[in-house]
Amino acid sequence: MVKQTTKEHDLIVDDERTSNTVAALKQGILDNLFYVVGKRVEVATDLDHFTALAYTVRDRILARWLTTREDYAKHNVRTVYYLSAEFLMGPYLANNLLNLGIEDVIRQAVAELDLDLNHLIGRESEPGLGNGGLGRLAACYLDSLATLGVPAMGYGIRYEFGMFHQAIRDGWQVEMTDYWLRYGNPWEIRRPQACVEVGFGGHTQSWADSFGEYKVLWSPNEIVKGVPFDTPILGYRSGVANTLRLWRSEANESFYFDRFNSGDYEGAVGAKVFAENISKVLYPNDEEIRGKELRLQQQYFFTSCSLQDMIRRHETAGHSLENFHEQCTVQLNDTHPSIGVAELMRLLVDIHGFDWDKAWEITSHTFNYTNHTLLPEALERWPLRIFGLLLPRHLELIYEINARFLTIVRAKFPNDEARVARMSIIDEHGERYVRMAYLACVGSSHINGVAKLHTELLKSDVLHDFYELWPEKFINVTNGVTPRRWLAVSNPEQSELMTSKIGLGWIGDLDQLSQLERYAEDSTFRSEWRGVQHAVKVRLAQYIAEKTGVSVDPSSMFDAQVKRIHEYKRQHLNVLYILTQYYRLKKDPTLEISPRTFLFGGKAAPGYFMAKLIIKLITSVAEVVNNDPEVNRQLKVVFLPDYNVTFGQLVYPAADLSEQISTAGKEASGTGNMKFAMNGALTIGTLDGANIEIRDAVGHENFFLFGLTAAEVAARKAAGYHPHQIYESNGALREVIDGIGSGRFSRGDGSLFRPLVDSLLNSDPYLLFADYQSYVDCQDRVCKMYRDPEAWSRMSIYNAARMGQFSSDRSIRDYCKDIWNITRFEIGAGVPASK
Ligand code: GPW
Repeated sequence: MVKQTTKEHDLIVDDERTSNTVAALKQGILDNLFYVVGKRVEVATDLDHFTALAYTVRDRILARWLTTREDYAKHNVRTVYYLSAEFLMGPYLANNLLNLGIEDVIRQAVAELDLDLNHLIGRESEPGLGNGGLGRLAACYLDSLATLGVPAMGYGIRYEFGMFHQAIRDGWQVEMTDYWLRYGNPWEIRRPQACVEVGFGGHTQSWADSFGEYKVLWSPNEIVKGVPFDTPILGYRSGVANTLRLWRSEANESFYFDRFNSGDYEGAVGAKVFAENISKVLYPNDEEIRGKELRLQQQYFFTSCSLQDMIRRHETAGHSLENFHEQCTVQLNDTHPSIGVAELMRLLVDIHGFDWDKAWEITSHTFNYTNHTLLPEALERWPLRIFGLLLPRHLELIYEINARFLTIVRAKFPNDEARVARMSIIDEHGERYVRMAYLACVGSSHINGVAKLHTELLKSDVLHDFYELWPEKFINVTNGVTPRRWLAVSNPEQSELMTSKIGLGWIGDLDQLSQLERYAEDSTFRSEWRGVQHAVKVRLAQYIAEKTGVSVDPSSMFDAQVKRIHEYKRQHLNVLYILTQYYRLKKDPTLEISPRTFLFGGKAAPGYFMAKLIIKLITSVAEVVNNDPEVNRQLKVVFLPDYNVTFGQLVYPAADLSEQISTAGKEASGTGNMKFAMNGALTIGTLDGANIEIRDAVGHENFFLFGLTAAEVAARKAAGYHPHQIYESNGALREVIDGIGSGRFSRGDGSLFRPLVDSLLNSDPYLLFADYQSYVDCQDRVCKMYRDPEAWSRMSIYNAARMGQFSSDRSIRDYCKDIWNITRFEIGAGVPASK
């Protein structure tokens, strides 16, 4: 964490018990150890001390948390509800200390108890309630919302089992369950009074009431209870604490006892199992849908809980439901909560008695939809069969929404039934499906992509018909990441150096990093910069030695690719380059290249065979390369097991080179690319996602660009792409592919990597071969540049200094201005009000 002089006014004293003097903090830790953890100091473990400390910090958050609520109530501003099936929050302690501004005093209090703060920070295990980029983005956005003082709440699922832990056995990924609640969770508070009920299945009946109005009654055959668990989300020095509210599914006692009492023992037990299963486990498939019923249950469960909760809060605050959309705006984080469009219609029409048109006006002005992918396999659609059994009333509502929508399409595009079929929320080609992205588009005021290129591709391609119908709905908001966690907390060394030159302002206003630009030309500063980077690399090297037993040289170039394992992200293209270097060195052991350590980290979806095979390929190549004395002084390959947020906080600061090498047009934005560049890594990348904007910001001369553009990728495919021809004509590539195929890296087993090699030779859907030579040439430029430390650190400083616009604070300001129509920031003290 960044060191800072603690000024008196930084320490908001809530009362005597929770004041921030060293004495009060020590007493707090001891009290919590005794009264909450139930241990005496003499027998307390590290974990006990961590827990006592966490409660001591939480005690200092509570007053702010309650005050924030009251303050929001005073100002008549809209509340943002961020609905997301995933929140990848990472550990809280260090971040909360930074945001409260009490790190120094806590460090001292802890030291006086003979404990070490960094060690205790390291004891916190992270809640892995997300898969990757999408879930982590939600976490960064909560941080910025609180920092800016935007009234906001995150809503999601309190999975009992988060993302699996990954072990590597015999080079393969092995999954282990993540029971993250084993030792309790000191940050959350259960709120049983705010429970809601959610129905599933059953049937509907309709009739005309005494005024001749059409009415529908849905009688579900299962009713589940949603119990909220709240976690405070602090803003950076803003005095604000917003809420992350996660729902746990539990059996509804009366429903369960009714069955029990009527002698239906099995039915009662079944109902309990059904209920508790819903929030049991996070689906570990990133960017791939599997059409599983339980997943739809999860989506409907948390969306319904959240909407009912919003309505209750809205009414409790004394507002009329007619104004719901004026007080509340709901952001749909991808299509996972898009069933909310039908659910809000149900709540308004069936439960609160609104007529259709008024209900639709409210609904369509409440929702906004963020799309995070162009991959066809990730676009959610539910078989009508499954959908109708689970949510019969919602299916009727969707039919009605669709019928009215298609009337609009026909009015604007007469005599174009092909277009009507293309745009229908119900896909009728073959088996019938509900297209969730289309439901989200129809029910939302704004639709946004997450980087400029991505938004353009949405408009020209995936959602082209919707763009032609409603061009004004489309808008881009480029992703951002929080500089608190991803710089101040994770890279204290670089943070301190930057702060010593430009002050602390950058933490709450990342544009201030531009003041570092002039130091790029200062050789003393450059050498300090290198000193800091080296220290950070030593830290990672120690950790790698402990975790994997591999020793890596901190003065070699750290080249990192950490992200989910996916063919489109092309970890295997990176491997092709490693092997190209391997063969070059084998042929000429005197070859002078910059020594490099290739770091990989990331999880593969358990059912994604190719991704798992890519992990096996990386570990197999590592085994050969690391043990070959002819090459292992210049090349090292490490697969870092169980990559997660905590691990990321170690890796981003330590990298020299950031690999962002997806096939152009496939990565919607990427956010790791931003974390690396902020920490001074140079990027080797394609013109994909936010890479394009990063390159424009840091300067084309400070970015290693290679590969086809998205347009060229499309053209190559349209013209008929033949990877085999490239293989035939490129000797170095052929040598590498033949080596993998022959078993040279799999102890002679020529069949192991056959599926991978065959896929590349026969179809190469992600165009590795087309980009191979360009990538290798670019890597050779990287190698050369790294041998000039002065030039390299100049580029590194320019990268860090020019990343201001990739703060999630900027993204949230964009959402406020262009989507949520929030122009006033009433209580985000100390933050520039509008930029
Ligand atoms: F498919 N992303 C992700 F769009 O991490 F839903 N998981 C997902 O399931 C999806 C997207 C989904 C990522 C994108 O791949 C990445 O490019 C982007 O930066 C990130 O979402 C945040 O927008």
